[in-house]
Amino acid sequence: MASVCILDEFHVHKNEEFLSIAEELKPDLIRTEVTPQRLLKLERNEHPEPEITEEEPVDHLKEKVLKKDDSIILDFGNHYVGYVTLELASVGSHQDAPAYIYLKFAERLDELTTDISAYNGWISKGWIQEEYLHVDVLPEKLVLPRRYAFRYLEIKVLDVSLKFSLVVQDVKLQSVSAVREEMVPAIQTEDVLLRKIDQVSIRTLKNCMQLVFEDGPKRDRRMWLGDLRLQARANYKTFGHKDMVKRCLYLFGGLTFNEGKIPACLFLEPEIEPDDTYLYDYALLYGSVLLDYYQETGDEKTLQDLYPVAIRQIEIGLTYLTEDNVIPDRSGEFWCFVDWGEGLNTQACSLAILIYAMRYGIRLAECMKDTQTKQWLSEKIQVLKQSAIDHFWDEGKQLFVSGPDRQISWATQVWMILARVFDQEKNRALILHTIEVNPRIRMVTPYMYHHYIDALIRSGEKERALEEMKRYWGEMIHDGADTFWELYNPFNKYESPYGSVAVNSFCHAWSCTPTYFLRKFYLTEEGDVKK
Ligand code: RAM
Repeated sequence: MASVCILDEFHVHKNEEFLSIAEELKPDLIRTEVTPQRLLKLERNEHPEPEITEEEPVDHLKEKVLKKDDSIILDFGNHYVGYVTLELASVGSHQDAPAYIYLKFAERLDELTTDISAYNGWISKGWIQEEYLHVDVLPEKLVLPRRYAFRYLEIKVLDVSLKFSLVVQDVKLQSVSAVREEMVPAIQTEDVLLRKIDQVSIRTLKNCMQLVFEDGPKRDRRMWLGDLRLQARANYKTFGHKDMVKRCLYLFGGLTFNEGKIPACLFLEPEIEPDDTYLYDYALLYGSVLLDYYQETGDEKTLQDLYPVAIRQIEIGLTYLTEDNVIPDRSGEFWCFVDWGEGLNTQACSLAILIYAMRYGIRLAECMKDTQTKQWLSEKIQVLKQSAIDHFWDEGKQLFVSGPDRQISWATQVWMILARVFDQEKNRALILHTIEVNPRIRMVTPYMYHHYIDALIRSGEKERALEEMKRYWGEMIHDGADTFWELYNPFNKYESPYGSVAVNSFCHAWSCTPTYFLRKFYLTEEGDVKK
């Protein structure tokens, strides 16, 4: 289970001006009507993945007369986010009892055969998309109030009566997103898998682009800073919705707390509010979102408004340093996320991410012509790079270690490379050595894999980066992904940080970045993929 930090003190500072800038940039959602594609029958087997035993055209739907315990499964053909309307009717004698029905919305097929009653995870099972409904009067056009993220819908009759049966005459979905997929030209490559990886990345991003960049439309349906950073990068290369990034930057900048910390995430309803969680790494990464945005747009006003917020995160980050210039191991005051890997020690990563954030701070200061800030950051970064080597570099092993047990993980090496503690040549040797050693503490989220791919590219291993991308995201596709998942450990495909995959999100923003890498580093001017 993750460490959830509840703060003793929590004072929010609202910057009304920033919030009103964000409000004006609120997007209009594009609504599209979608109909189911086919009817399915499934069979549970010994694998978690059920088998499709029968398929029928969807126009057979109306002919199905459903009695107690009968069910139908509708396949919408792809992953969507939106609102569902059911048209229900009865046949037989007059409806003499409520129709009692069960609905289950699933992003993946195996969610339909998972035994939910066994769920015992540490986050709310309220996230599981299921409904128990009584319909007193038929016919009824049932407009469901919740927004769902799904591809499959199961409708099960829990009970009717001996005298009447239920008929589902029609099911409609109104899908919502701030963008349209058709806006993005496909990449040109003979490599079918790469084309598919690109498409699935784009759909993942699209389905997470709602009134803000959400992390996952099924769960948590809020905006996390770490996810936003990667979504923004993929968005520049695809939908190019720059105002959406601007809106999100102002929302985070306008809702800081205590000494000016940026919260790890924002809730959107009933009003936008910060969560009382501070993630050390996420707050520090705000500056990189801002610099990316400025480089994409040249928007001076936004840079000037939000620069102080970004630098403040670095100042706060530095206050956690010990006299020895390291971040204490999980001080209890904060959570440094990095990855969901079981047992991952994040002490060395905390320092690496601080250094990484300072690199961005220096570049922001240059854009602002703030020589004073640039100078103190440049001096301090040298001290911290040396400290990283002194405290965490193991000369014998030729790897970085972390924490009191000198743990060796993939994540630590990757973040030290991105922090540029060493030069490119040494970084290259380090990443190749890491691949060879294959540390037991692996990466399990596409978020961490993003940073691994980035580290390979920055160390001059572009071709290998492409192979790794195909291996990881490609395998998710082989495993049936319509949109990329929150967590994917190829060595343990049913891993969950929450105690059960039933609450994992299978359309998760931070996994959408292959399209960013492909379009930023591999496309020729003609739009072809080049290695
Ligand atoms: C998960 C969310 C989110 C992530 C945080 C740290 O709960 O899915 O995407 O940013 O963890």
